[in-house]
Amino acid sequence: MTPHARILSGTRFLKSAERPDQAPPDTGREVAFAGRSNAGKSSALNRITGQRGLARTSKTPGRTRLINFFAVDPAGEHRLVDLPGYGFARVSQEVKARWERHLQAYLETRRTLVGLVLLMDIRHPLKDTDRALLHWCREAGLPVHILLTKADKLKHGARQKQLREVQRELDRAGVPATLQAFSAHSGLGLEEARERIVRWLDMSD
Ligand SMILES: Nc1nc2c(ncn2[C@@H]2O[C@H](COP(=O)(O)OP(=O)(O)OP(=O)(O)O)[C@@H](O)[C@H]2O)c(=O)[nH]1
Ligand SMILES: [Mg+2]
Repeated sequence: MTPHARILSGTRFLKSAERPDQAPPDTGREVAFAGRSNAGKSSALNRITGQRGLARTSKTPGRTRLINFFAVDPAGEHRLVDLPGYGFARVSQEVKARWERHLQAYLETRRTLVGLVLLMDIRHPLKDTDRALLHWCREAGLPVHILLTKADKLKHGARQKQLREVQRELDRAGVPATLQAFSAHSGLGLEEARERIVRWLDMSD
């Protein structure tokens, strides 16, 4: 096990919040995982922490409806957060609007949020809501690390092409995010993602 993997392997479920006021106290440091529904947020969380059943994964998009908090350290002062996926078509406008308000309230009010991991399917990156979120983070000065997920679905050449194209778009939009390919299935990019998260949480030795 690598040092970063060891640090993250102690992660445990802390609590779910349906509303921002149910979140754990806003102290310490928090890294949140955001992205479209089905982008692979829960799978990434499980793989990154090395714990299969930590966050629920599903073939049914829209599974994660609550904000789920996970404690990396025993005191729960360093946390990972699985945010509800956005852009899921098969729910009512009302439900969708509630999730989006909830997500927005979290992003706007959470003072311990030190970085956002934005997950996008490598085959379908930079949809409208992804762009909106990136611009919001740029304005708010919130650091973003992008995982282009399910990279196992593409061959090396196609993967590199997607990385280049997304990077070009980010440069053009003046978005200072870092970027990598990732696969929860094959483990591609796993250590790079862990390193980024452990640094943000300020838990490196
Ligand atoms: N091939 C491949 N499939 C993946 C990978 N990561 C996730 N998936 C699949 O994508 C689907 C959605 O994964 P989840 O991790 O549940 O996605 P999510 O972003 O948490 O979805 P919501 O909670 O609905 O927002 C599941 O069927 C996963 O098995 C990956 O790295 N490679
Ligand atoms: Mg999920």
